[in-house]
Amino acid sequence: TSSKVKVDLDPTTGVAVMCMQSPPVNSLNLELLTEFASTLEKLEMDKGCRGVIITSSVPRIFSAGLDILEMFRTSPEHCADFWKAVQEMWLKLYGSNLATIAAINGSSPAGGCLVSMACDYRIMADNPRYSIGLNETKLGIVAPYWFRDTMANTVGHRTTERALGLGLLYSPQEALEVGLVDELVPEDQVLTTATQTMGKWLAIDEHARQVTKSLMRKPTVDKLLFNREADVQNFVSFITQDSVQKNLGMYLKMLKSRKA
Ligand code: CO8
Repeated sequence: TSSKVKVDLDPTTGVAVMCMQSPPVNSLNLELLTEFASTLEKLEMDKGCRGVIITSSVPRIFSAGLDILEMFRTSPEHCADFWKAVQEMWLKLYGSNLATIAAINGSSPAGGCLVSMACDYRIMADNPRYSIGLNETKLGIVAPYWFRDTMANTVGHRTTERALGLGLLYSPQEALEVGLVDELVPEDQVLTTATQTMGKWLAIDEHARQVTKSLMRKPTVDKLLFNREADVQNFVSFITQDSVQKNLGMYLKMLKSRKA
């Protein structure tokens, strides 16, 4: 087992719980992303594993999204490596043959929302203090097309257009209403509900479920798979612009001042 992702595979059910444990906010840095992808790959190849539940061990936070410090004042080379790791994580999760459920036990902005949306099913804690959404425009950055595709595949074009345009972070209730999450449960029941729901997914014929999932998702996965390098170059040239760096700096400052 690794340090930032704890894995617990139940051999009797074939269900693994992948728990992000990178305090204070589970921000997706290079290390966490790499561990996330390699952990998932191992489970994917493990004949004893059929489903994965993704959750967080950090109280009140599922994941704060991509680690802004990985793209603020870092070298173009570092930005490229970082972005490849983001791609890899998403390709593995969105394209996974395993049944995947997000047990969203806290706030889940931007990259955290992407991880959730990449799963087959989303269960969120009904705490109104939590929020979820792709808020990139609020940081003065642009969610890439495959973030958009993932959201559009989840909630439809119009809801995505409005959500991305305004950088909306939804309360759990609002997220349920637009279909961004599938179910709300009391905080202490998120994981048990995820385990029960996993039973329904695993009761379906394995081959039929996997082929159906691939039918739904493969075109979206292939779009990035065949353009990975161009997507990396796009990201690097965008994120290293002075104006974008300035926006990131202001956002980080805002996060700090909000705290004081
Ligand atoms: N990256 C780096 N540091 C972060 C991040 C982050 N995403 N989120 C929080 N932190 C830091 C804070 O600055 C703070 O640092 P310090 O202790 O040094 O002051 C520390 O983590 C703790 O954070 P908070 O005090 O804010 O903790 P709270 O419990 O009050 O709040 C939240 C937790 C709700 C998660 C809050 O921290 C928050 O809203 N964070 C920002 C979330 C966000 O907007 N993330 C967007 C990241 S961008 C992304 O994921 C997609 C980018 C796509 C790129 C496209 C470009 C082309």
